[in-house]
Amino acid sequence: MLIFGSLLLTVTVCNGWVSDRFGERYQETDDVSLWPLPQKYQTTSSAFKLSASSFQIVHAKDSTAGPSCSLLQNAFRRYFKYIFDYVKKHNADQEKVLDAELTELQVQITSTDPECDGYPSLKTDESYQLSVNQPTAVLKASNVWGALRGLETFSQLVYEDDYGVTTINKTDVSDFPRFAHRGILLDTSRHFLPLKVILANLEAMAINKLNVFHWHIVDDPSFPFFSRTFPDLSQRGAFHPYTHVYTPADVKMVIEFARMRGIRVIAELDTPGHTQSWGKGQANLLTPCYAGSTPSGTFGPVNPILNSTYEFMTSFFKEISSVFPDAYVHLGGDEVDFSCWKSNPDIQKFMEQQGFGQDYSKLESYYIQRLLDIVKATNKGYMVWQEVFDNGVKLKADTVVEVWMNNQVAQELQKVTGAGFNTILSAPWYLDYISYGQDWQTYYKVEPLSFDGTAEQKKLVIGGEACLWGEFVDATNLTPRLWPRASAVAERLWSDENVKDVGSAYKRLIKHRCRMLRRGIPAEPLFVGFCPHEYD
Ligand code: CP6
Repeated sequence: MLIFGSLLLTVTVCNGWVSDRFGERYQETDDVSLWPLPQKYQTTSSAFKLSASSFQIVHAKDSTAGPSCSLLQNAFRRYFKYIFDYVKKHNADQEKVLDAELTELQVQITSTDPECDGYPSLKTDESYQLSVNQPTAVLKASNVWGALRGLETFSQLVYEDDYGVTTINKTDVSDFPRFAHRGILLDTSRHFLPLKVILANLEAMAINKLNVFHWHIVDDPSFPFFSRTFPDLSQRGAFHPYTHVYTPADVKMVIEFARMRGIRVIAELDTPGHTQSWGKGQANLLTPCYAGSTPSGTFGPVNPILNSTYEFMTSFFKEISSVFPDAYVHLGGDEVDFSCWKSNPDIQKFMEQQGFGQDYSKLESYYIQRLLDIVKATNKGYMVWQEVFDNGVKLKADTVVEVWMNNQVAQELQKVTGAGFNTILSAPWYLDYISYGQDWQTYYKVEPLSFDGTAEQKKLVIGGEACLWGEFVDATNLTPRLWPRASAVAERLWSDENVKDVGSAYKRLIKHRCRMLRRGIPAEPLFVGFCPHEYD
């Protein structure tokens, strides 16, 4: 193994630069383990030492951000720890370092507004340039969001050499994401996820350069979101009225922790289906189902024929729009079961009055249309599951349609983008499905733009999401089930479309998974093997 390594090193020395983007060679060098792979990357065998006692991450003199930018200060501290925390106590840190040493990483923000106190958005520029050279390295980005991505890359370039010395090679990186929306869906309704589990996974997302937390916060089984306007929703609808509830302070903490890592939090308040838990704390919100001519005592989707429903939604979404700062809220609209609506004589009468015939998807669209107008008035954009588009609902031009059904995906992408809408893909990335073997490879091989369409249509595919629905996961198994499987999706959505060699991805992903372990993320193994630091 060592011989193999030095052989490669020799080749590297001969050629000077090691090519990256389409080349194989650098991916086989034993030292480098970048994930996701940057767009452009050049490294050499020229190595510098770093030591915790002399190395610093600092604001460049001509940076538009300074020590008052708490987002960056916080990130400097975080990455300093990642770079040096796993340096063993007994290693060469105390030894006199005779070789070339890297003493500084200067972070230079170039835009007049560094966005220190802002939130990331769909339009955020996450690009950065990184140049590692002696005696200083320079990280350049137009705003803090690019700087965050560059800090992650810098930390991934640092490794321990064969003598345990903390080392980085002379390297140049120029990087930007292929897709703007790179998300993870977590479901806190099927099982309540403690705050620390959510935060740990936000941290793992940042390590993988993912930037959207799609928070499927409520659903049929439980309503853990505490609403100040309607406290009974969680009081009666949560699994437990205070241990299994996200308080306003909890939600704030999730949003701020995510912001510090350049991650958007998009809350999903799914209606009119998937709302059983809503009915416990809000009388008359759901449709009473009938058995013959009498109410059966069970309830169906949100009742679309009552004014009180829309009054409730107006107050509720007014609160949601002020709690969640992102420009988008996800309105769901998936999997509406019509059987209860069909059984209810009042609904039948309404269908007749409206001239909907027996087409209950028209009733669904009627509801969604009114809801969209309510949310539009809160000045938010919205995301919806694909059924809303499929049913012909009139959508705002900036709507994002999420394609989740795993049949005729290409055709659906063609239709949605053909109609001019932004779309994100989650159909191939349902990580709640598990099977024997290395399923990350299946996720890795997905090409989001492999559908018939014009260049303009392809531009409307703004990204994708890995979904981990919550039926079979809670705090005990969520994190290892998600990582490193979601890392495959992360690279697909960040790196160039030509980065698709599964063999070279495998080698890097093994190391990336060990890095996540070292950083406290219990990511599951890909296959047989071990991590160098697993017993530290
Ligand atoms: N919950 C909600 C779910 C699913 C959806 N919405 C789902 C459907 C099919 C599969 C996995 C998950 N559990 N609210 C669909 C978007 Cl295979």
